[in-house]
Amino acid sequence: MGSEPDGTSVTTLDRRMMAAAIRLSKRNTGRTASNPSVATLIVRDEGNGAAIVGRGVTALGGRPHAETVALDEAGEAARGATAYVTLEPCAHHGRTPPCARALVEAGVSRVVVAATDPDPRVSGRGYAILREAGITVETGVLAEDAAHAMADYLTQRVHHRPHVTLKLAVSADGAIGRRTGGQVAVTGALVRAQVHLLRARSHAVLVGIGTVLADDPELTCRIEGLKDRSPIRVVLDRRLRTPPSSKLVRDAGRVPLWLASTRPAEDPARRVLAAAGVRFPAVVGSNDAIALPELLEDFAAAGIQAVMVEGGAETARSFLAEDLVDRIALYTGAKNIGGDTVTSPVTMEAVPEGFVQTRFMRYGGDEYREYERIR
Ligand code: AOF
Ligand code: ZN
Repeated sequence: MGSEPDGTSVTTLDRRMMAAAIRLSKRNTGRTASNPSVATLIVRDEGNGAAIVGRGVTALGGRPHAETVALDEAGEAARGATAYVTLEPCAHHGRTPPCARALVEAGVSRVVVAATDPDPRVSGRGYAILREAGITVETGVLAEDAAHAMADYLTQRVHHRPHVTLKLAVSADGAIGRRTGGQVAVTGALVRAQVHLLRARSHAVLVGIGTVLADDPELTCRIEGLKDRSPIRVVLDRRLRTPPSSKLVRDAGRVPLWLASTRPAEDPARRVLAAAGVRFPAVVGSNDAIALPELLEDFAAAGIQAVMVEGGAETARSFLAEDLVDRIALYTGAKNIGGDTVTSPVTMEAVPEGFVQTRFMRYGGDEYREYERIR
């Protein structure tokens, strides 16, 4: 943040408008295909208070881009105005001309940007188009907040794999469940809704076969109004032990279910499951273990940018051990669950090295802490 070479600087109004733009951008997170959900505000400040004359978010499916939508709404009012964009305006020709060009054509006089686009077709070129046209450009305004909001897109662009959130719900006695006896409620109804919302914003949720056998989970989003937003459900199931009678398989015709297995295509169990609508991603396995980095690379190639790992302990440990976790979503319940418990690989007292806490919230009697990987 701060002064740009052309001598102008970033104001409090700039930061407030960018914060508003970042909030707006979250509206379509997870729903813009391989595109990030970007937002644009067109603002006129005539000395007697600023007015937003155009708003845009990247449309569902990824096009049109945010700038075009906002400029359309602003019309002639865009001339001489400031545009706040959460990502560097694009410089490439897609279904429409570059957004940087559209901003020039519309006659805006200043563009304030949060994050720089790592897309090689854009990176730096968007700014160059604007500056060459004599527009004042401010970059890096609330860049970290914007990067947090676009973490899925940025991880996929930079690391060629999806952004991975490890979600854990831990009891006061440090457990994620009991060894026997099915699902135990570690946290309350408010957390359950939050977790379903996380699912809706992810492209895939992933669990190990142990969780399927122990809990018979559904892994869908069951929030009223968002029931059509369930992500692809993925099970790490090398030996194909997912029962055809499980809730996951019974629902496979409605919500996609992928079983990551090293079993060959002609395996009879695979035939039965395939007939129920189950799909099998290509899996690289060595010594009968699934190679997680390759699996994630394949997910990214299939357009999956955000994966939530939902359990259990062994699956969580493998993702952590392979350094494949970007964010930890840790919910802590107030109750002890007791008995023969499964110890959580992460607790607030034992956070893996390389993560810093970025958030804290209370949901009723439960608590939420979020940790981000520092790279
Ligand atoms: C913008 N504004 O709202 C978004 C941008 O496949 P295309 O042609 O839509 O281009 C995708 C790229 O556009 C994507 O990789 C990223 O660089 C940029 N996304 N750019 O100016 C937007 N969503
Ligand atoms: Zn664009």
